[in-house]
Amino acid sequence: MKQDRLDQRLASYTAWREKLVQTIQNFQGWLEDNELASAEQELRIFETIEALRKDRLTIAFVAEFSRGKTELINALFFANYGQRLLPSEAGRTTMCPTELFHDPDYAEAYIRLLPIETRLRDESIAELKHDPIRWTQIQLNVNDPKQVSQALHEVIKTRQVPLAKARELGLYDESSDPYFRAHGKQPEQVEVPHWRHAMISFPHELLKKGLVVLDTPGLNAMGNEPELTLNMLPSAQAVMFLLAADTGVTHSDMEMWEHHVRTVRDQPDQNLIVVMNKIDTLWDELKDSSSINASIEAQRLSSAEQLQVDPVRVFPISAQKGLLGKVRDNAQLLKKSRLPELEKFLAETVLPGKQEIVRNNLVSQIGGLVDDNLTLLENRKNKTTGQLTELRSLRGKNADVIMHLMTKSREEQATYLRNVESFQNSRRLLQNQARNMLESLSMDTLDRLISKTRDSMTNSWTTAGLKRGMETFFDGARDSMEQVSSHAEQTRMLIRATYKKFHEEHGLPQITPKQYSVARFSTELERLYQEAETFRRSPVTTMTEQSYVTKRFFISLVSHTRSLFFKANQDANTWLKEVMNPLVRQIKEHKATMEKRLETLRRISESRDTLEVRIKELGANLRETRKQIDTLQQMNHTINTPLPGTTSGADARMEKAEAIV
Ligand SMILES: Nc1nc2c(ncn2[C@@H]2O[C@H](COP(=O)(O)OP(=O)(O)OP(=O)(O)O)[C@@H](O)[C@H]2O)c(=O)[nH]1
Ligand SMILES: [Mg+2]
Repeated sequence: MKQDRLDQRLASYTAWREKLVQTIQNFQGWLEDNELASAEQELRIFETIEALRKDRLTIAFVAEFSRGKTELINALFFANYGQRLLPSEAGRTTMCPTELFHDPDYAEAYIRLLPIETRLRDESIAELKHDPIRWTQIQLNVNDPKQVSQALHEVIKTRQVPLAKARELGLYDESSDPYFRAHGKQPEQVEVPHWRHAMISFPHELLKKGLVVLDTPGLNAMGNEPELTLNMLPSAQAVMFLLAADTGVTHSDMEMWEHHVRTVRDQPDQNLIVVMNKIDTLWDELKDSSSINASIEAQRLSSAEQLQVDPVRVFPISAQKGLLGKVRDNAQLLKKSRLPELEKFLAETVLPGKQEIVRNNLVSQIGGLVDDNLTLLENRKNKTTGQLTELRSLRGKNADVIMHLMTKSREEQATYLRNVESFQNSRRLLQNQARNMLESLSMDTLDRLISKTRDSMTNSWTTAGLKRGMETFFDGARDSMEQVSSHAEQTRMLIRATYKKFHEEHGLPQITPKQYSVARFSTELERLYQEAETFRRSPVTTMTEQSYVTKRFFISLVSHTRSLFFKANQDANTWLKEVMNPLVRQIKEHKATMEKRLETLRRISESRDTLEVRIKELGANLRETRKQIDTLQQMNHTINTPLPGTTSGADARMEKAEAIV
């Protein structure tokens, strides 16, 4: 069956992304042709292109077991296979978080599975993803649905291990073990998942266009793998939380919602979607359709109220009937399943939201560069026009006038050179300032804090220990961020003063230097802190004092904070390298213009023929500069144009303004 509107939207999204890549590459070519690109700028452009190419739309599915997550994934994305691609069965099925995507670097389809024993290692899953030897790989033969389906069954494999082993892996907890409750003793063997994480690369159209689907197991498994709540869900573009219409909001649904979903995506624009699945269980053949609809509506409203979400965010559907409707090409059944309404939301809200984010990023990364170059060109245009006027006015003037102009130019040049010297001093000052700032952000500083925290927690992997550890950790990390922020402020003032001086004293165009702010890193740190607090207070951890989970949580937390610091550090470095560039370029250009002017005046004083030659030359330069301004303005237009069907460009401009402040 043909894919629907989400597919079309994704296709135009991909086309739009490719057009942007093309425009940025043209800009890169333009910079090269004009020998204007600095090494940092080239790197930034390269990184922006890579990020655009690798851009993905991740949709995560979260719920207690058996709510129909996997069935919904099959129905939304893989109905065209005419069968269930991912195994979905009654009872607990999906045993480990499973990511479905398309890996363009690897020709064949595959599943990579991370053995459960890796839970004993200190690396996070994100880190292990860079370490292929830890994963077991199975090739998928896409032309053989049976082989694919069998291979995908690996994901749900479990095995029996001795109790001690299960404890060591942090996968046994007496208080939630039904066997213990029934028999009053611990079992000898415990069933555990065979794999810890699965990555499936599959050449499916939607996946090829950059869709990533994250299927997750139920509550227990969520609690077992803090990295899911801490890293994977927050970075998804949308999270679908599933309920089942036949059970309503149960106690464990609520627990999952409170501890793993709501805190992660608290803001209204975070694309948190509640799916009330299995509405077919309410289809009672003895009732007419309006009373069935009324009971579905009542369920929808009461679920919304229990979860405290806007009812428009709750979608009643039947994944199973939706899948069946698609497979059998039964439009009536499909409509009745209400799956198309959810698809419409994905296509019309989630995806355009993603486009907006990508575009805002792009505007803040590349927009400034294009603007800088436009300013430079505009300034060149004005200078050339001024020179032309000056030279034209010299036609028929005597030598005295020219000598007078030369003397004036020399004086201007001398003042200017003195100022350039003082600029070099400011630069040295700036370097010292920058060193202090980077020192507070250094990985060494953070690693010292991490080992201090680890020491304070060793032998005390309890929630009380975690509380102490977290206090040390977050106090230290916040402290560092504050220091960075105050250094950044001082650096900013120094830079502004330098820019201002050249603008006021030498008429260089007014440029607002790009600014650096740690605000978004501090916000993210705060989010992690809140996340850690929720975790610490969650009943699972306080009741069982599971040292394993606490330790794992700590590992994820540290790994996430490390990458946060790394990113902040990288950004600060790039900023410091780039921030003076526009001014340096203006200074160079100004210097060259002055020299050229003096040289021209000298030549004219020697031979009047030079005057007309030079006037012609400047005229040609002016035309070339105008042409280049046109080219850059067109590029700027492509980057800044809002997409059809999304909010206006105002948001992007706001974001850009924020990036500058
Ligand atoms: N009646 C009905 N049953 C459904 C629907 N969606 C899923 N199911 C059934 O519910 C059971 C569980 O579905 P799954 O898709 O495996 O649920 P899950 O949320 O992935 O569960 P775990 O993988 O165990 O976490 C299966 O037997 C499905 O056939 C639906 O819309 N209506
Ligand atoms: Mg499942």
